[in-house]
Amino acid sequence: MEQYFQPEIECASREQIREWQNERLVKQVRHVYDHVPYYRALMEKKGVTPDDIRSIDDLYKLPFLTKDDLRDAYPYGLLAVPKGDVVRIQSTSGTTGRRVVAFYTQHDIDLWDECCARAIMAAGGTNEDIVQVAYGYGLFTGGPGLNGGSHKVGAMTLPMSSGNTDRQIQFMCDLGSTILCCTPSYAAYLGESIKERGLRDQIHLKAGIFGAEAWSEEMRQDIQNSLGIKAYDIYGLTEISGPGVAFECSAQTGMHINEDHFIAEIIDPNTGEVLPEGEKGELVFTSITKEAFPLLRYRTRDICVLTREKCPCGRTHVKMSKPMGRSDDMLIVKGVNVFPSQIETVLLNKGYPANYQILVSRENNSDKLEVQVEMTPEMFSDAVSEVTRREKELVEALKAMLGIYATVHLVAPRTIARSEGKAVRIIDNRKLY
Ligand code: DLL
Repeated sequence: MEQYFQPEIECASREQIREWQNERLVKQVRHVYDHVPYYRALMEKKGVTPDDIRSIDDLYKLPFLTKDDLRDAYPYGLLAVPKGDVVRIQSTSGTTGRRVVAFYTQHDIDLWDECCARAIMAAGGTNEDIVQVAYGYGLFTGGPGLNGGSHKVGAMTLPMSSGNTDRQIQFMCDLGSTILCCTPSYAAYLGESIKERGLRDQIHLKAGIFGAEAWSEEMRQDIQNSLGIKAYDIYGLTEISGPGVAFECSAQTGMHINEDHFIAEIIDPNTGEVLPEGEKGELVFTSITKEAFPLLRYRTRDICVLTREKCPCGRTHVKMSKPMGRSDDMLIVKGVNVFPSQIETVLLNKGYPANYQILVSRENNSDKLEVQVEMTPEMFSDAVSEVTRREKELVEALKAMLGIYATVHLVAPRTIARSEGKAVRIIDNRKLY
């Protein structure tokens, strides 16, 4: 029998959900129009005023927001409350050097924690559980989000952060963790490490809540088998709060979107046209309860399908499929968002031509990022020691920009194949979708 964190909300009737959405949307549009000059200008450009938005049927009239808007408005341009009301920021990669910064009031944090608490309870969590949070803490939303959710559930929370596998396994065995929260690739790695150490019979995990990157059904089976658990998907993005925007229930057939806080739409990524339910397209979110950073019609670039089919778990909120890809060129490597444009910025700043290729692979459940960069003819004549120095310099500059390690190989001029159409910048050999 499933338990719900907020049954009156999670299992509310469709009419009730619609009523909440109508009322909150109208209020939110007014809030944003009055307090965010950047978005007000977008509305004015489109000839829309808050009076034109009377229900969710009018949502399509509002302009979209994109990651480029976040970059242009960086850092405070989309903040909708006085700075004194903000208690936290979180951050993720932007498309170039500027990161995305999201702001939270205490009220925003409370609602985010509730969303994550729903995810934990949908995975069978209660206050009797011991929740090991092995997502990164700090600017990344994974650790803080699941940490907050676990507190709300009243579970014993282990704020491990990511990495330090020996210590993860030791705590898991010694304290008897029952729920593991981390990226799916780290869960798979933990599973292998536990097996190698012969400790499988000393762990007490029953469930895992894994997200922040794409993972296939095959990977779910592997993780479930190696850790002896039921593995649940969780989805979210920093711009819309973090993990817990949507989460899986026991049916494991898609993730319920917390519709009392977020209105979801699916659009054609090329035309921006809203698509009917069941069609595949780009997911767009409107935050209807957030105070500090309330994004309206934010284009996630994640491609998926929505369904309102009745779910056996009893929840009534719309379900999204696993993301099936992206409508931009963002890669997620080791759980970190990487844009080719960030790499290009580093190369151009260091005097390299824009001839490069990004190779991504996965070995032993760990992502590897390699960048091949063409030298200019002048650089090519340099001594080997100079080439090694240059490679090291680029590794450091990329680490500073991306936050993760990439190997760099400098190659001779004109060795990277030229394309007659779009340059082929990315070769992703992982089978993610
Ligand atoms: O990854 C938030 C998160 C943390 C989600 C922990 C789940 C668990 P960002 O760093 O802003 O936020 O990255 C957001 O990650 O647009 C998707 O492309 C991708 N993503 C997130 N969850 C999933 C998932 C966090 N379950 C971007 N499956 C999103 C596939 C996911 N992709």
